[in-house]
Amino acid sequence: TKLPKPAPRRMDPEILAHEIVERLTYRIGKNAAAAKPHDWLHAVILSIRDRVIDAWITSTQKTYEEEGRRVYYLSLEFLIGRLMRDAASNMEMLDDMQAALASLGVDIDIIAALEPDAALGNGGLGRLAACFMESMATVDVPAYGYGIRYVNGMFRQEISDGWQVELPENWLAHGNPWEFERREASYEVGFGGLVDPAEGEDSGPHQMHWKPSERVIATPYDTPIAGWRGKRVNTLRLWEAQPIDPILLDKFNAGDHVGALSESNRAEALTRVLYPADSSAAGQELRLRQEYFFSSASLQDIVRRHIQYFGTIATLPDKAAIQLNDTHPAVAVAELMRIFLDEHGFDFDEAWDITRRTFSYTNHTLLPEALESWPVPLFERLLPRHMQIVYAVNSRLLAEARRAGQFDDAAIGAISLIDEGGDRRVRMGNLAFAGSHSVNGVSALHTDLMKVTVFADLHNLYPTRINNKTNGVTYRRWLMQCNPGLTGLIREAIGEAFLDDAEALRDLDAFADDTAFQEKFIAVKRANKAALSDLLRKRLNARIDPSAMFDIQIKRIHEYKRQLLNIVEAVSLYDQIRSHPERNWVPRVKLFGGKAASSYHNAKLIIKLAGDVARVVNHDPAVQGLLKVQFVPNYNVSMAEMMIPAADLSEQISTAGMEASGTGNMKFAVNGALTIGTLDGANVEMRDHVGADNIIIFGLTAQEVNDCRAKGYVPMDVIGKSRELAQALHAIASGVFSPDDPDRYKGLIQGIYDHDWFMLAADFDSYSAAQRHVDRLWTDEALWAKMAIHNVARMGWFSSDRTIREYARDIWKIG
Ligand code: 26R
Repeated sequence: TKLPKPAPRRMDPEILAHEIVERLTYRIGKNAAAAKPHDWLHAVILSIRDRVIDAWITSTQKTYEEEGRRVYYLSLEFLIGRLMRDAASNMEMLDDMQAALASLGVDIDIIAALEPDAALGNGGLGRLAACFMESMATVDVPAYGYGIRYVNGMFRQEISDGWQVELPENWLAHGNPWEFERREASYEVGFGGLVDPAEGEDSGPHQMHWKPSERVIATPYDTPIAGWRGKRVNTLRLWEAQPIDPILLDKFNAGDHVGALSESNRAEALTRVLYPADSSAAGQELRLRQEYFFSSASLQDIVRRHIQYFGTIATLPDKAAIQLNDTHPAVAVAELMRIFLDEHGFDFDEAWDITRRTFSYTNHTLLPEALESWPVPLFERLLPRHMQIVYAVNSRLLAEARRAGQFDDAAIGAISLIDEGGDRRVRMGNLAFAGSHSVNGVSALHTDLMKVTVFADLHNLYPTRINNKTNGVTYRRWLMQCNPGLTGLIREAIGEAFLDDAEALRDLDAFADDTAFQEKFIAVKRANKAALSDLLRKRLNARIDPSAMFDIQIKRIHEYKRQLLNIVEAVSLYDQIRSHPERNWVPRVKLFGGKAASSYHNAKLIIKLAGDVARVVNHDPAVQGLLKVQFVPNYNVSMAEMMIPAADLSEQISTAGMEASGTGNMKFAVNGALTIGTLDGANVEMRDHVGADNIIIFGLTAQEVNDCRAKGYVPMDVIGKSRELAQALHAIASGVFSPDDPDRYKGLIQGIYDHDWFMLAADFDSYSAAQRHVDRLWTDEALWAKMAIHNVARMGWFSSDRTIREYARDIWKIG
């Protein structure tokens, strides 16, 4: 068969302008004179989308013809952000689009800012899924992302009187021009009910018949994801829940107008909101319903597609690799078993073998409170057949472990899919581990720790299963699109190769000492800082001097990420500036951004503290503008795209052993910020790549944290020896920053005095010394620039293209 020829990509701006006006006229129904900025945005997106679709159809056809293995990336979160610039840039029509719009009197930046930020994710895990979708398209991996089309994604954060307030964000309010509803590919998903033995002569040995008591329809919406230079366009398929009967007319006619819609409301509630918690597992029934809903719909889709093309389900693992993004879709392991056993009559061992060869699982956190487990009674009520399957798998798993002969009762208990301590719970991590042929961590350190902590015993039973895939980020969005100034400068210096191969950034090393290049590099950073400063002035009425050092910590607010360490250090610096005004302090702006889970009390208190400290420090004339603190509300992907290119210093200061990888750390470094950080997550590998001289490392190692706790860590001993720390903590606890409510931070600081689980006190002096070292580096502009340029040059390895190639080679076995 002949493939349609891809459309020519380089566009004459005149033709493009014509295309935009055509879409404005015939798709939106307005002429240029009547068009509002939103109409222009819509018309522009439709023009880009049409080019993407040409490449999409070609890619899809190619995938079918090659008959190779496809990747299915199952994720409850996709933190995409805006798509207009991304798609236009990847289709290589951004400059022409800008010119076309200019010729129509439209400013591309103004309409780009109107596109809502698709925030169907919490933080790192969701953003990684979005980077992976783009990289899979770029490196030509045929892939489908599967997830949920939440009506309300991540909440919008407002700061009211210093406190976080959560507001719903309706990203679909103006419609979503990127998506295509595919009603023809809808499926039914069941919940609850009863399980009977299957009837009939030819039923399989383990075949059962599940009769759910409740059913909903899953309808997919497809969004095309274009790779770099439009090489391949893959599909992001997000499910929406719909009722089987939109309205129960008999009830309605009997006068029960509310009851007539109750089933409909219940179905739609399933895909209404993203769980905005990235720390403690939700535990509510609705969350498990979401997990099963999208896992079941995705598997039905995958199986249907496979059978349609290959005629049998038995060859599934040869053609499908299903990657579980954390345990959130882990119930898919039981669901695939159910499909094989109950719908296709397979023998148990054969079904299990096929299942294991199909799935692989990525772990993203070791925090015990974030490991999902479901109470057995809930699991059984909602998914009775899956509960039976979990038990059946578990009895074989434990028998295998016992046969191995090396496990005591405690180890057998840790391997079990059921947690028998207290109320009985289904362990989703163990289910995902047992049901996969590959289990990977997201940085070298994290992977090592997986082997000796949560999965120690499962690792001993299956010693080759755990492997590492260090995270990466897409440099299309996180360098080329968000930092055109730096991208242009790099291109001028080393040519265009780095646009297709991030490792080519290495050629920039030769310019690190080049004074002329350093000056241009500094000028680009300065322009990015001025742009951020303007934005913060417009949005927050903040006055921020672009010549100060921009010291930025942006990420979810969590105690292990230690925003509090940063704030306490700021308080101590404030104290020192006041005590020693004669020293030559370096002007610094400390910017914070991030959302707190709505139920996370201490995280919300930390946001309030940042604001309280800012109010005092920013208005103290004794500080003379040498220190400014600013909390930036509603941190999201778009705000990250403004802040990261403007950063001088990147704060990556988690308690060692607790941040699985981090990905913001990579984005900052490739944009020419220096990192101050602990030896945690991917920071360790970043140091290896950029060189220990070009990164500022402080604090305890993961091993030392462990030893310190084991020996019986007494924070008061440390605090007693550090005057600066003691004073700063005391000032906060005693209400210096909260005169309106002097006890506000008592409990928060008492937690540090009492146990200090996150080792803030233990790392304080080391952190503070590292910050003064940063001050000294800052005074040597050429040295700072040289270090920053080395960072840019040596971060190529952290491209998510590299990460995806490793997944493809080692786990998915493609290419
Ligand atoms: C169960 C539930 C409430 C839940 C727990 C945890 C939901 C979401 C999370 C988010 C976690 C798993 C997460 O985002 N982890 C982050 O993954 C990134 C990508 O691998 C890492 O870079 C980052 O270190 C890690 O915290």
